[in-house]
Amino acid sequence: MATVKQWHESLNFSKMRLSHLLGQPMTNVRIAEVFDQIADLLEFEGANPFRVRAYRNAARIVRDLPDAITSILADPQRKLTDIDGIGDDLADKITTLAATGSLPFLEELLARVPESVLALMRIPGLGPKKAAVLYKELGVKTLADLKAACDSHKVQELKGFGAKTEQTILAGMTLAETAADRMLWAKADAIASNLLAHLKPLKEVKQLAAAGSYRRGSETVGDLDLLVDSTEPEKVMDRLAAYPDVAATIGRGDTKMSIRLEGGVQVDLRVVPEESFGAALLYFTGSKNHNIVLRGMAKDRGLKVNEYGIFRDDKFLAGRTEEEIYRMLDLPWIAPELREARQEFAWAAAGELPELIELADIRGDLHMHTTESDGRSTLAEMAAAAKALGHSYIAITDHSKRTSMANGLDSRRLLKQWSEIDALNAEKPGILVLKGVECDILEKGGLDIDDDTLAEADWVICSIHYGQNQSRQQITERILQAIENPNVAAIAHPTGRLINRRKPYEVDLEAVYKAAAKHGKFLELNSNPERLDLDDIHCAAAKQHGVKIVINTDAHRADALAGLRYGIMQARRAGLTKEDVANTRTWVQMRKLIGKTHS
Ligand code: DGT
Ligand code: CA
Ligand code: CA
Ligand code: ZN
Repeated sequence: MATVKQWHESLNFSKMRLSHLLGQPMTNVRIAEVFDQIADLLEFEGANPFRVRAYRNAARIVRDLPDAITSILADPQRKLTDIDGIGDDLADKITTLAATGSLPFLEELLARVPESVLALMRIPGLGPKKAAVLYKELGVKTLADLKAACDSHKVQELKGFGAKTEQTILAGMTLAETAADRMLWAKADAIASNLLAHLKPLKEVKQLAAAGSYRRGSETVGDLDLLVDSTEPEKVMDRLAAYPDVAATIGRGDTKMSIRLEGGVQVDLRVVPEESFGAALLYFTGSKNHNIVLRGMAKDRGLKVNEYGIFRDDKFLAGRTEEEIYRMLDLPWIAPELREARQEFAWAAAGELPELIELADIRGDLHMHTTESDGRSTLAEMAAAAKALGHSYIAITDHSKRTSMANGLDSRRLLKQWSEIDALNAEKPGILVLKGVECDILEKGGLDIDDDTLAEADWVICSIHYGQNQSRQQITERILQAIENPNVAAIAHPTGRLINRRKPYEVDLEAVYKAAAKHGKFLELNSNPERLDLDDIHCAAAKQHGVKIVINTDAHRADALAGLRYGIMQARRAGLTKEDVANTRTWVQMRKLIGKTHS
């Protein structure tokens, strides 16, 4: 884990790099980041809330645009101001950003705020407004200042703070420290794909792969480990050095190199000859613990295994592929997602390695939102996109009314939506659209929608959004009650965690698994890259209890429906097969499972 100081430096680093970042070709994400940062800085300065909100909206609009801003600008037929929510002023700023790579307004704002304060604003539970109060009232400028102010309880004495806020800030600091260290898998995937696409066209590159925790599908990734099969390491390293996003070269040797990208991500590269590619892939995929077991097994057989190959008395036996090395150790090839030295060796020894679920096994997605609550795509758009992905059914599960911030539906609006779904199905859209709801489990227990209405639904998925700070007993009891309700089919994101941002709420999962198995209810593996909830360990435990998992996207817009692959990755790490996942079945088969004791 990074120290506070390192984290602080990495954030300063990101500010220092901002001008560089601004020199990069402007993606929509980057433009959105600039607007978000302007909003933060304005809020910190106590600017008019409408102004702040205008920039936050701008960030959201740009982030949600299906087309690249740069291509809209390049198209003489199109104007930025034709986009909903983009007026003249914003269009000017975007044009300046794209053309010059900088924005004088942002530079001015940045010049007025101490660098170290930027880091404070990003602490979960703090935000620009509170950071401003701490700065003005207590002179808090750095993370160390903040820690000291919390420890001496000066923070809780401030107006609008209190003991609970002080606790939240302390917890947020700890989370932020780790968060700075490890990125979400989805982010690693975007970066790795770009890097591989950059290296691949080089004719000296014969094979290439991204190894490490990324290849194992870990929910967070520390750094990227690239591997290239080539006899020309210099050319490969030169090519990596020419990657547009490189901020610094950390080190370079004859066959290995480490760089840091803008934004701070480290990338390690190894160039190996063809006869060692499999051995290096195995070694650098890890995990370290998996490698340790392999080395032990090699030793037992009088062999030695390392990143160059497998040897007997310094005689090279194999190394071209992973399979060859596993075979020398009397093992079948083991999928990277299982290489955590958990159960894979016992499974392999017994000939019982699970046939891991694949994306193509999924037939339907049973958790998604539309414009009716807080989604960005309409019912028809969601259905069309799901059909295009090859799904044979989906459930529309907008929020229920308790989730008022998300414009949740009461029973009247639900029934109206369900009749629209009936009408859509009557048009034979080529996909079955199920009438569903993501029904809130209320703080006091019980469900947000009456049973008569729920009984009309095809699919009811329940979740906890409020009262997450309650005791373990209270939260567990609320979930068990929902599971026992005959109208309910599944529990969504059962622990409520947000990776790097929010800890899971207190819940007795053992009791939840048992109840789900007893009442024939499913537990969700939510595919949102920030949720992945249940996680791999929990999914494996649920399976042990005979619970079937349902893998959903929780998509809030049509293009997010493709995010199922993140959930599939986590399911594979849990060792789940097609059989273990309920929505690999047809809807008819699946419906028969609901309410039936799983075993
Ligand atoms: P990360 O980057 O923290 O998310 O995790 P990894 O697993 O990608 O770890 P990393 O990047 O330090 O190293 C990549 C792989 O290289 C690791 O999974 C196993 C292998 N490896 C690295 N150092 C050692 C070591 O000291 N011993 C062994 N046996 N393997 C190592
Ligand atoms: Ca790594
Ligand atoms: Ca590494
Ligand atoms: Zn949802």
